[in-house]
Amino acid sequence: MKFGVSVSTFPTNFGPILFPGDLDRNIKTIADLGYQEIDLFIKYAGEPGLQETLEIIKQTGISIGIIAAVSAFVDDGLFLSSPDKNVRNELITRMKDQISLASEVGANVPVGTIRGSEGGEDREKWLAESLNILNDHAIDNDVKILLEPVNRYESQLINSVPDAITFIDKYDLPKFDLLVDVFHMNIEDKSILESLKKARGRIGHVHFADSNRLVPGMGHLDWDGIFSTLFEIGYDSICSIEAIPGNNPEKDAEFAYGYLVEKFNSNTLPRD
Ligand code: LER
Ligand code: MN
Repeated sequence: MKFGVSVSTFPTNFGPILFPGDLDRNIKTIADLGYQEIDLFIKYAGEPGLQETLEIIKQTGISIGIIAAVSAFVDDGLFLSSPDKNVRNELITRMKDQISLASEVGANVPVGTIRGSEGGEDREKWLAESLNILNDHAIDNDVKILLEPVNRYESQLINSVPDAITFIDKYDLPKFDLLVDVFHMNIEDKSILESLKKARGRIGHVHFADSNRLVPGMGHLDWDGIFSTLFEIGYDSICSIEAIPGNNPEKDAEFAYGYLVEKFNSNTLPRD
């Protein structure tokens, strides 16, 4: 299992990034704390300075689990279920570049908030159309797209893990796996642990935050249960913290790393 943390190449309006901006400095701090992975939030694939940043990341030996670009939605208003075909196409063009970039650095691409916030049959259809195009591009680039259920206050489309599994199967998206975020699952899923079991074999990435979206250990989620269930279903890949920074993100990241290692070590066997 690799533990990671979310970072962005720029100071962003998107909240749950522990280390926004100042990446050249932050990446070293993150590596020194022991983290092995980052979720990299960018503006767009051709963003100035990105290649230099990728080179610095490479030198630290930290891997990039996902390349996300939520900014396309929160700053530029683009979303994949838009009724406006031009909006969808503009975003699809950007996301194709994002997928190609992810392929170059061995990362995957998430689809969470970028779906758009409103629901309904039409929007679901437009979303499926967009995702089918991205699925084909992901096949060409051998990148996984990770569909992330997000809570109802962010999107009406695909809120729970069972919703995401139904969607992928209904629209036949072979390059899609799941990104499960325990913060959203705590709001939407009937049982976090049962949903993890249902998603067995289909999870490509996990987002960690506590019940209040602070770092793990600062809220009241059942981390023993989460770890023992991840072990039980054989999930051994990335668990990356996507949490709201408090006054001292470095201290939070240090605390959370120690907390996660302790939970990892004390839950290597499934509980009965
Ligand atoms: C949004 O709340 C989220 O969890 C992200 O991973 C981006 O979609
Ligand atoms: Mn997330």
